[in-house]
Amino acid sequence: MSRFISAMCNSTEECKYFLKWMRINLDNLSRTHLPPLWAKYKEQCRNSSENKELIAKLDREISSCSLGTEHFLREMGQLYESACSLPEALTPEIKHLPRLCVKLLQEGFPLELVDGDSSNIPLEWVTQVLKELHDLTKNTCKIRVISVLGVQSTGKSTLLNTMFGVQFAVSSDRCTRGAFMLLIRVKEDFKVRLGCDYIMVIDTEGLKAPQLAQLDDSYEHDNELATLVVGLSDITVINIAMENSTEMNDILQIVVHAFLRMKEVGRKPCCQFVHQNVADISAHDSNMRDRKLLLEQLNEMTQAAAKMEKKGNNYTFTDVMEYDPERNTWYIPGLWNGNPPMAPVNAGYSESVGLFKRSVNEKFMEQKSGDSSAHTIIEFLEWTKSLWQAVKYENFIFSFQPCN
Ligand SMILES: Nc1nc2c(ncn2[C@@H]2O[C@H](COP(=O)(O)OP(=O)(O)OP(=O)(O)O)[C@@H](O)[C@H]2O)c(=O)[nH]1
Ligand SMILES: [Mg+2]
Repeated sequence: MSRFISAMCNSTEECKYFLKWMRINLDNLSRTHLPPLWAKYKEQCRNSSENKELIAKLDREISSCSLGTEHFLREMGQLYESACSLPEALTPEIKHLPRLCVKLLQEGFPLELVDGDSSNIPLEWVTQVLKELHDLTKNTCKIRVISVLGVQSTGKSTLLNTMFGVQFAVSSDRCTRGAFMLLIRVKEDFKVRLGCDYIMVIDTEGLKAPQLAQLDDSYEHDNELATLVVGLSDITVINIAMENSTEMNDILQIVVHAFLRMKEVGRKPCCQFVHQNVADISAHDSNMRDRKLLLEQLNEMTQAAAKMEKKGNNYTFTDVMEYDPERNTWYIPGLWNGNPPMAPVNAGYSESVGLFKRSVNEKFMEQKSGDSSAHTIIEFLEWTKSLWQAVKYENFIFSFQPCN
């Protein structure tokens, strides 16, 4: 860690190269270590289902084998957090850590908002980093927030990377854990039109993760994450892969509950549904019936959720959130033309994602001209803290379990 931190103290350019190389080398390491573990895992699963202990051990080994630069940044945060609880440990070097992290954040590196292993927000750390950022940007900087939610390995990180040209970790071996935020500086001439200086992009771990499904409280974990992310965002992208649309119901139930809670705190977030891997280009027209059905389903779920939360019967989905089935539903073809790794990327994917991005920008502009102004970083921070407090400690999440 001390070598990592001293490398972070170099000039921004050097830091960038250092992190890129470190990432490549760590990925290489994972690539040599992970396949044999996966092979063993598969074999154990095939041989007998009684070997639960061994399978769980292998599972732990697999997750601890995937080491990325994000873990080093997390460690920096934990050093800071622990020093905060022991004031004499807050040395000038430790106090300098948030500033190092801000430098990376401004350069477009992701920062962990929710710790992927402990499902917790390192509040002292995040607070200090965002405060430093607020100071560095002369206290006037405004942000808009976009996030993505969906089932595991449905191409959420790939979608954000394609939309914004960023580099959230993408791989079928290593999944996103927790939630990461990343800042994109808006061009000078676009700032006034968009009504903000930065766009904050939040990537989240897949809901309904098989590793967590064995745990009794996995639904609670999903609910907490979905509520936090939906609450923080100006736009939430609900990513749905066509091939696992059966999982969709669960996600939607979680999201509807979260949105219902948002209404309670006076926020009406905007939601965009992105259906991925749709082969047919005329999907938007031919799926009109599906969109109607989806809205009916969403309305039913909202009513059921409202009943559960004892809020009466007259709730529809659009009462809780901003959603227009025609404008807020997108169909995106598959990423690959054939089977990876040698398959070429499908140009239709980037084109559709480009159109989707344009509509997101338009939505931001609409929000600007409407009554929802962008937040300063401090406002975002305060909102994050109170939302997290509510989600974690004030029984904000209704103890609700998806039916299937
Ligand atoms: N066939 C196909 N594969 C895709 C598509 N989008 C992404 N992938 C691949 O699916 C794998 C997982 O993609 P990610 O973007 O990491 O998915 P994710 O939803 O962020 O995954 P988690 O963070 O683990 O929940 C990668 O190997 C991608 O190349 C798609 O539209 N079609
Ligand atoms: Mg991901």
